[in-house]
Amino acid sequence: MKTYTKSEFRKVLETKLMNKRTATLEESTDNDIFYAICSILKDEINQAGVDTRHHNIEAKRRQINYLSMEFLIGRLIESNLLNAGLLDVCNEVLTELGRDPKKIYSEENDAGLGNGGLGRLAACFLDSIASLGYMGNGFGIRYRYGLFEQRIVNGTQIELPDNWLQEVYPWETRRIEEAVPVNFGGQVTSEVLEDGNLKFTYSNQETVLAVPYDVGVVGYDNDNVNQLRLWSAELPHDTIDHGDNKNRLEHMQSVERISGFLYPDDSTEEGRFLRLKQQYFLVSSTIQTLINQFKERYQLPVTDFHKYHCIQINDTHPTFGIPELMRILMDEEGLGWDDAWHITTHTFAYTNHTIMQEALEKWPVYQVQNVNPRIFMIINEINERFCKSVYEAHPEMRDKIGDLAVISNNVVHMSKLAIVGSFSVNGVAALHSEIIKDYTFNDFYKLTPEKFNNKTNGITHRRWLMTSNPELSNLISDTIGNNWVKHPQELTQLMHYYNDDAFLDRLAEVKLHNKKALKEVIYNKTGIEVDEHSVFDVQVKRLHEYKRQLLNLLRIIYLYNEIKRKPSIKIQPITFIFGAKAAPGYHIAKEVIKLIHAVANVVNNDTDVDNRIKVVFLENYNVTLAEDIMPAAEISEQISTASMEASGTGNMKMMMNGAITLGTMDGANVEIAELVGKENIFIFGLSSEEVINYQLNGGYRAEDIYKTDSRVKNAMDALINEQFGRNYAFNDLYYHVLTNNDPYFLLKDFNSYVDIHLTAMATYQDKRKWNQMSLTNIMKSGQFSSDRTIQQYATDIWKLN
Ligand code: GL7
Repeated sequence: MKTYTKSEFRKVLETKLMNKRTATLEESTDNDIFYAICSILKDEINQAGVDTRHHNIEAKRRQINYLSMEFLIGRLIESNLLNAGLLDVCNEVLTELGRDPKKIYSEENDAGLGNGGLGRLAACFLDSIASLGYMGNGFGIRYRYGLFEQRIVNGTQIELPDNWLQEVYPWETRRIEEAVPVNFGGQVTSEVLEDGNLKFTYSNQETVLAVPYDVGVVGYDNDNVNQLRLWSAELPHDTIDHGDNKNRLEHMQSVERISGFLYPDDSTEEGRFLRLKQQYFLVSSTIQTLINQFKERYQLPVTDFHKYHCIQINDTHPTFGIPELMRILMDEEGLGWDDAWHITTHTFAYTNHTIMQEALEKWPVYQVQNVNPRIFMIINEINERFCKSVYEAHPEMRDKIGDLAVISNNVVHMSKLAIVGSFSVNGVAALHSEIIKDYTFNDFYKLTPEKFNNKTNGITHRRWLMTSNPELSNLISDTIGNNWVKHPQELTQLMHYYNDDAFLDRLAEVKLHNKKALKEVIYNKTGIEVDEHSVFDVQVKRLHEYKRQLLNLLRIIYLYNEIKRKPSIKIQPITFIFGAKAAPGYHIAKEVIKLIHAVANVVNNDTDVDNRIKVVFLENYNVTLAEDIMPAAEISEQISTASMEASGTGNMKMMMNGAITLGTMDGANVEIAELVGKENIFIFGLSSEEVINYQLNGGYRAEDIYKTDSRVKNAMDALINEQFGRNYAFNDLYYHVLTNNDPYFLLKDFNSYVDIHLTAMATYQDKRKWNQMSLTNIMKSGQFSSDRTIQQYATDIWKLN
């Protein structure tokens, strides 16, 4: 891509402002400048995108296609500027013009087309695929409304629509000429042809037009630009509507609803027909396109498709891609079952992101039939053939066929379909991948052990260190040079500074600087004044019982009551920072948000506390807010019930920014602990084995702990004794834990949690030691760059060159 001197950049900025916004530099608003910068960038990105495509086609490069119902991309301006090599010059020019770059960049709406970790992972992966120079495109849905905007009113979560497309989205290009029809519903009939094969005819289907919007994905410093293609549903213009315009309008609206909004539920199956239609809409449009492009570009027989394409499905949501590819190969390309199945099962690879039963998708047969009857027929056939093959080839597994079946009790099990139709099944952290093999999919593992593998998640260090924490990034480059930027594992070079007091002091200064910046954010958003010299203890993630924000609160309540008991007690001042969206229908999660606010209200205003504890809830936690929070975190709360958090990625973001993890041996925490050593992390609680053993044996007796342990009882009783609210405000939480026998082991882990907290606070008193711990975490975090993850996917699964 083109490089610019400052004067060149200023000049092109002026030209863009004049042409696109009819404004001079002097009279232009931040918004004008934002769009002008986007336009400069987009010219570069478009050109490089075309060059990349031509080059890839010419070289017949193998392509990875990442299919995901979610891409939580956040803002792109800084990331695009960085990767295009224009961030420094742009910052300098803006500053010289007396403009604040951060303010200008914040004109961009945060594209929230995802719920949480799964969607953000997809975005980090695209960045790494492009930055490593691979040919790989993302395919998702251009939701008209992304994840809801959270407002807190009197401590209660209110959801507002996320109208992210209100202003022109500068990064997308509509490509109506590449729109494809997607067919829903109708009937299927079959007839036997002369050669004995079956021919299927569809009738009465509803056709929806899938219109692609492409967003360039810019690789770092390599001129490689891939695409994220987001599909939007429209009424085909040749649709004949009988009746009046009103009917047509209603018809149009019902079609557009297919890409209308993102389901705001990050871990439970959303039993809605529309969601199912969204899934089919994504895979049908994508796979038709891949087949069309393949035929058009390579003039090769379609039987070679899998040699040039791999499709990674991000969780089970795009699993209908498997029967859809079968459908196209058989019904449109005329292949027989065996050839089509060979191609399909050499094309698809499946990533599992959760073992939570309620999140493993299961769809009623009649709904799948309604979405597309032919797709159901194919799933049925896959199931029959699969069960038969187990019966014949694995007599020892015959009594397991009922559990293995893709369809049972009139339900389609998406994870089973994904496993049967894929050549690779991976978990997202070492522990999670073991649990999948040993428990969740153990029978499948016994059948096809070679399919199962691990790919520990990662995060792009370009966004999560370089652009969100430039102070730390600069300090690192000043100290060890900038090789680490392209080889993040070289952050380990920092180990030479482990005993360098001057360096450790600079590290501490950077942290203090970032804490001051977050303090400002907190004050502006909440009016709460926090002390930048207190410990910043952070738990930011979706609100879910298994993530145990409630355990964090019980600990805060314990500390508060200790102060009430003895106000002169010496404690390390601490600021507890929360950020979390709850699924709108998730009552208990919303009660926890209320409790956070109730506790904050009491603790922050109690003169006995004397500002030694502050509790802050930052509303509308999203990618942009995360970029403010991560650099300032000192303690990273990763306290899920062991075995339940598949990986976590917030843990990696905070580690990379020098926070110390305080957590359970769960998900990727296990690998963080291994890397940094137990002296540089605070681990507590039950192990995953212990949790699973309790679960297999009917749980533990929560009542007993509650009755006999006074620390536990006092903290729990605060939920019902009016300490934080009148009229039994938190009864639901209290009884939810006790009458369900505490399925997330809050009470069981409470004491070890309180104890490890006290250990952490004692450790904090030794500033030098703390800085060394922080440094250790930073220098080991290169392992969690998504570049490492993608390199592993590319080599082991995708076989990219
Ligand atoms: C998740 C897991 O819960 C999370 O632990 C993991 O880091 C993430 C990415 O692999 O995937 N699974 C899931 O359904 N969501 C996640 O964040 C929403």
